[in-house]
Amino acid sequence: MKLFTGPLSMFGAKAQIAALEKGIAIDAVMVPFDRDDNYLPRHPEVLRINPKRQVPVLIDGEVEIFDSTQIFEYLEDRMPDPPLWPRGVAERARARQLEHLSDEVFFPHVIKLMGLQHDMQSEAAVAACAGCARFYEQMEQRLALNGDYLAGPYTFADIAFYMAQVFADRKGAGMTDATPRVQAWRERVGARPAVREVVGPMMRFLASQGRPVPPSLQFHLAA
Ligand SMILES: N[C@@H](CCC(=O)N[C@@H](CS)C(=O)NCC(=O)O)C(=O)O
Repeated sequence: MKLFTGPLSMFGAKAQIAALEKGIAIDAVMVPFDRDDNYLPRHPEVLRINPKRQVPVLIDGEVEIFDSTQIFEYLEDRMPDPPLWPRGVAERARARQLEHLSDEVFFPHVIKLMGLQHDMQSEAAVAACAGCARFYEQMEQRLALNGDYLAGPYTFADIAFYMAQVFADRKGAGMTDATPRVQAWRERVGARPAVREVVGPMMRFLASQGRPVPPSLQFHLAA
């Protein structure tokens, strides 16, 4: 399988981690990425396959798809073991919902912060950080109910939220001691070989450009 992604693509990293967890060999193609973090010029294969012009894009023979969540679903169908969605229908629906919340409710706060790095005291930045903190609180409550992982067993929901909180931390909305269960979850997920194999190069990429790596992510710098 070929995955078009970027050196700092949080959505691409979701797909890469999932493939590694399933033991699927992936040829990761890093698309052009400029110093201002724009995906320019667009890779021709990305333009051909994704009308939204975004990474990640996956090619597996005649299957050509885009969007990290769609890629999760494809990988689960293609390689059911080990499963990355829970077995039960209700648990599976809840896990999918959580993955969606992470991408579509939590991560938009982080996207807002990306444009406000010069003005983190602004009302908009403070509101975005508060939105992240509220979400960490909700995940704290889930972990109190579900144990080690957000939706029962380790699932795509954990992968999605791990990557989302990596970027939140980088952009000034990391978790605090107010959510100890989520902090312990972050250590548990961050220690997984599949996660380290993907997040390590990302953190080393940042360090190689002289850009900050938050304390909670510095262990990823060790090869
Ligand atoms: N919902 C999409 C989001 C993909 C996305 O936002 N990709 C970013 C990189 S992480 C991108 O290509 N951004 C460039 C752009 O939007 O122009 C997914 O889950 O794959």
